[in-house]
This record gives sequence, structure tokens and C-alpha cells, in this order.
Amino acid sequence: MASIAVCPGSFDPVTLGHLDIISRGATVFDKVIVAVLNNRNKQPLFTVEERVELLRQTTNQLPNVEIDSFNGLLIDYVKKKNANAIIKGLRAVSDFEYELQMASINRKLDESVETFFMMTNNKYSYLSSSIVKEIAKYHAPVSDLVPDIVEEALRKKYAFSS
Ligand code: COD
Repeated sequence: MASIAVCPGSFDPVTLGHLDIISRGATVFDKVIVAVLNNRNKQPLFTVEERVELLRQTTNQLPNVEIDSFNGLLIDYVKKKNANAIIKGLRAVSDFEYELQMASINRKLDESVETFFMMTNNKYSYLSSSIVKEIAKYHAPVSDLVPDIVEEALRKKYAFSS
């Protein structure tokens, strides 16, 4: 049986920290589906379509990585895609509590799906989409934190809002 993992997130926008987890995951699983949550309760900077497109362009060198979006419960999406694993990244101890709760809920909802945690690359341990947006909002460089096309997309967004 092929091992298929879902790597879920908001990816608003994708950072080098996300890409590190995705590319490392792609060396372990036969297929990795990166799934962007379409969360109607949140006010994202980028639309789901924009986030999906940025992920597509920044992962196009990884043949076993697929980009998609989903609504509702993650576990329902995982089952729909016939996946058997969830990949999450862990940065600091503060991530652990929330992720433990999520993994426990998902296990309760479906015992056959396993959550795998990958430790952040030390280079990106402080990195989050929120931090990137905060820096880009004030027009400071984010070239060490995101791929070039994401930096360009951030510039366009904030050029019209400041
Ligand atoms: N280094 C390593 N990993 C990182 C880094 C980094 N620098 N930055 C982010 N990550 C990891 C995160 O830990 C996460 O695993 C993933 O990358 C995505 O991160 P974000 O910030 O884009 O996404 P989140 O944390 O907002 O995504 C949350 C989910 C969408 C996964 C979650 O809300 C969810 O599963 N929602 C669906 C509803 C559901 O099923 N809920 C559970 C039952 S109630």
C-alpha cells in the first residue's frame, strides 16, 4: 500500500519553514498532499486560490507533492484522499501543547490515521507566516524567510494597503 500523507495548514503565505517540512516529508512518504484550510472564520491576507498557487509554484520541483485545499474537519479530508498519515511541523514547546491536542482529537475521530511530527530545521525555528507578514507590512526584507515569488506577492499586497 502506498503511504500517502496530508500536510495541512493555513500557509498564509508559505514560508521556507513550511517548504523544509514539505520537502523532508516527500523523502519519507510516497505522496504528500499539501492541504490549505479554507477557514471562513479567519481573515487571511491571501485568498485560498493565491495560497494554493504560491505553493504550486514553490513545490513544482517535487514530483510526489500535490497541492489542494479543504473545508471542514481535517480527518474527513484525510479519509477522502485515502491518506494514512498527517505531517505536522514542531517549532517550540509552545507548538507541542496545541499539536498534542489536535493529534489526540484526530486519533479519537479515526484511529487508523497516524500523525507524524517533524522537528523544525534550526534555521527556521522562529519562522511563521504571521512574523513574515508583520515584517513585510513595514516594507522590511523577507528574502531569507520566503521564496522570491512569495516576497513579490507580499510586496504587491502591502503596496496597496500602506
Ligand atoms: N518550521 C517547521 N514547521 C513549521 C514552521 C517552521 N518554521 N512554520 C509552520 N510550520 C508547521 C506548523 O507547525 C504546521 O504543522 C504547518 O507547518 C502549517 O502551519 P500554518 O501556520 O500554515 O497552519 P496552521 O497551524 O494555521 O494550520 C492549522 C490546521 C489547518 C492544520 C488546523 O487548524 C486544522 O487541522 N483545521 C481543520 C479543522 C480540524 O480538523 N480541527 C481538528 C478537530 S476539532
